[in-house]
Amino acid sequence: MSYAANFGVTLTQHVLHRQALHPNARGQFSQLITQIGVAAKLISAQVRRAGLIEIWGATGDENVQGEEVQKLDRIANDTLKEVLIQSGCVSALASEEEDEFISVPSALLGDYVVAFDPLDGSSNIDSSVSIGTIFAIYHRRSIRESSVNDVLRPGYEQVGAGYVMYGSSTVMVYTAGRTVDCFTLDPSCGEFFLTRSDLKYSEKTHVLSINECNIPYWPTWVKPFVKEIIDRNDEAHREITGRHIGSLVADFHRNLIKGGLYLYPEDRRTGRGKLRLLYECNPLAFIAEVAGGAASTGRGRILEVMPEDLHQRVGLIIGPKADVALAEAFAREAAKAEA
Ligand code: AHM
Ligand code: MG
Repeated sequence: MSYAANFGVTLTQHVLHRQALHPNARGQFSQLITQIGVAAKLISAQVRRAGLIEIWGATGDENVQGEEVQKLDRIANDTLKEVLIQSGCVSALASEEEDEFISVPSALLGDYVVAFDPLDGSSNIDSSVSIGTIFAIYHRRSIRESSVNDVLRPGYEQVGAGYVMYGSSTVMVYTAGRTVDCFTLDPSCGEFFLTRSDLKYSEKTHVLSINECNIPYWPTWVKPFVKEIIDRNDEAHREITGRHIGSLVADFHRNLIKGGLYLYPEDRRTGRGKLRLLYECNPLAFIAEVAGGAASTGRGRILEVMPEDLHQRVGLIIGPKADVALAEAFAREAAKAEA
């Protein structure tokens, strides 16, 4: 009988097991995921101390999108940048908090490109509500010096994606395109352990996540669509409930586990969404599809949008496949009626 403390498979062991399935793999993807896990632990340690040390509140700066930069946004961004550049696994980076893409010094060049939202849900930081980090991974495209075209590419070119959620526990979820697996950080030993494997959406929607205070700005199809979903409840039976945290990463994680549909439709006044294609929508859409779900702008598949701008925003409907398709059908009908 072994007396080893047995907590199951660690994140590092898991990526190595997966790597063994590809005999020609050079190991850089595994290293990259492991290094993102390291950055996640560093950020988690800071998030857990927010309020105790002076890291609540804003830095006083604005990002390229005109939003107030929070101190924890800056800490998460600098941590990820530093860890990823030093990992030797990446050639270019793009971050929601950086104006331009980041080219990695030639001595440290690696095979991958990462686009990330360092701290999603910034408006929830000061109230200690769940927040997270979201990342998308692509193969390096440029042979020599990287250019913005290494990051301006459609989401279907991703080879991996994931997120870390700093919630009641810290979890890291990632996919390399085959399964979606979830790891929980054990704070007592500082290691991520596999806690849910091969996550899949339920076929039916049980949770609806939408900011209903945006009703005046929704395109015309959203109100009747939301009504159709809510009308699945009747006096005898509740099939659906509403949950909206206001941190996309946390709403997405709960919806993946409980079977939920998240909507942040485009604003009908501007024709644009709020959420960023490269840093939020693409990685979560990639995860959703691997988990048997779907993601759409309302007009079509998120992963097929060709980005024109690093900080492009789009509408997002993400969750169980059938209801994402239903939302698209409502949007199509409304477009026909308005033409
Ligand atoms: P952030 O990346 O600056 O935090 O912004 C994105 C966040 C999402 O996490 C969240 O779902 C959304 O903004 C909520 O916005 P709103 O307050 O408009 O509902
Ligand atoms: Mg965000």
